[in-house]
Amino acid sequence: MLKNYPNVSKEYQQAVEKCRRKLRALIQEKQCAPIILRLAWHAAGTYDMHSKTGGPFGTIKNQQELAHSANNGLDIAVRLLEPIKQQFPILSYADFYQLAGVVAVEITGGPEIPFHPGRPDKTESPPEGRLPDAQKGADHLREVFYRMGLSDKDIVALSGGHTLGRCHKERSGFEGAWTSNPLIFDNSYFKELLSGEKEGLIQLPSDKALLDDPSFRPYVEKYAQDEDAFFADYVEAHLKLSELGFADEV
Ligand code: TBV
Repeated sequence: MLKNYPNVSKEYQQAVEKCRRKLRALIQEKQCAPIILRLAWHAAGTYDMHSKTGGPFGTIKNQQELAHSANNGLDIAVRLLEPIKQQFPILSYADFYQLAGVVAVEITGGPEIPFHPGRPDKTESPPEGRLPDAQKGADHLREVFYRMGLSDKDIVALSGGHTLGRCHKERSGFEGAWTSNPLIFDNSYFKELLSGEKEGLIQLPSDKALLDDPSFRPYVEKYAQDEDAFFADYVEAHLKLSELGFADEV
């Protein structure tokens, strides 16, 4: 997939690199990589390829969008990042949140994900209800991710993002981490998924759906066995997610 990325000024590109370093330090210090990755995903995952609405265009900072129930707790991430954003007024929020997502993966030992700047900020938030519901199964996951233009492989690879972080009762109603080290980005999500439920760790209905579906399951098995294969597919999927609706294909 070749995209026609916009040209940004030298000054903008330099701000991206300096901001990247500030984000590394903040995310390291606050140990907040999981919620920052969740912010980047929820910022982008509203995209609808048919109406070309939603997507990673900075609208998630709107009170209205933060109030969507899927975004419970993400006001914390917006607030944590704001002091860095204030230092780089030239950057769009759209670029800034996606850059933060890429840094969150990198800083926890995950793969390096290419970052292309130039997303504009939009004003209008998408309607509520576009992000997946963790209570639901494979059909629902497909419906949501196909609407973004993503594939079965992307669904499974991106679900591996649950190698980081945990569920909070007061945010989602669920409680617990997916892996025993929620601050390390590796393929342990898939290993835990295959080994079945364990004391203290959680598997959501949407996680379990990956095991039962004949198209999803082979990816789970492959990624559990081969971390390099997971990282390669994760990079591709995260890159696509972070650029939904951005830069036309050529
Ligand atoms: C948190 C939801 C990355 N995701 C998270 C929570 C829940 C889900 C807990 C929120 C909380 O209580 O703090 C309930 N998990 C889902 C849903 C599905 C699911 C709706 C449906 C399939 N998740 C994700 C992608 C990515 C993530 C694409 C990143 C690439 N999500 C994520 C992280 C955290 C959550 C890192 O969605 C931890 C945040 C593909 C924290 O620790 O604060 C899974 C997928 O499976 C749908």
